[in-house]
Amino acid sequence: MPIVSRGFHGRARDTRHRLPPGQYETTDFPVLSAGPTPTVNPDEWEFTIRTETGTRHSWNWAQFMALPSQTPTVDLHCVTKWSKFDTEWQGVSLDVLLEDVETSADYALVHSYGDYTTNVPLEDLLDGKAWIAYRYDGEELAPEHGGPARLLVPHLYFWKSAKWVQRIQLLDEDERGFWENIGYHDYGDPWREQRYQGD
Ligand SMILES: Nc1nc2c(c(=O)[nH]1)N[C@H]1C(S)=C(S)[C@@H](COP(=O)(O)O)O[C@H]1N2
Ligand SMILES: [Mo]
Repeated sequence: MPIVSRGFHGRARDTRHRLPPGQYETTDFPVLSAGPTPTVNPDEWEFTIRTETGTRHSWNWAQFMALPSQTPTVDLHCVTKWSKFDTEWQGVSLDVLLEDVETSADYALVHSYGDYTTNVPLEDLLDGKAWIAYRYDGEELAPEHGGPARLLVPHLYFWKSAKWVQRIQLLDEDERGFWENIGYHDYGDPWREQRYQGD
């Protein structure tokens, strides 16, 4: 945005246009977990992408740390209506992880340590839109926020950003995850306010 458009007496940080319908801004970082925080030791951590034909691609922690990472700054939008702007992460782009994965699948079901699942169309994980994040705000990702590593897919409601991510199953047909099975939207675009099935 050109600086002149802020106007002579304009606010340095006008974030109204970044707030999706029905959301309010918070500077806290609430913790929202459907169950207890699982203990996931990086020594035992393994992340797997399994294709629709059953081919597995796995990374242990050392292999994962050796991958090129990015440092996205993104806005988060939770379906419980808080939004948090300019959160700073470090993680590996799904583009990197899916680079050598041969697939014609259209959907992904993301599984966490501790049983949580959520579904995302595969294209929403591609083209710089999603990361497996392991640092937040300059620190190792805290266990309650999904450490050692979580999915970060900030253009969808934050429930899609599975904490303690363990594996991604690629699928020809969409399969609902934990919240989607109990009435939350299959896609969850905050800008279209897709909170519940039917929105
Ligand atoms: N594994 C797992 N991932 C999860 C959840 C969960 O309960 N379990 N909650 C989701 C919801 S509803 C939100 S809003 C965000 C909350 O992330 P935070 O606790 O880091 O704010 O994580 C999402 N990812
Ligand atoms: Mo949420």
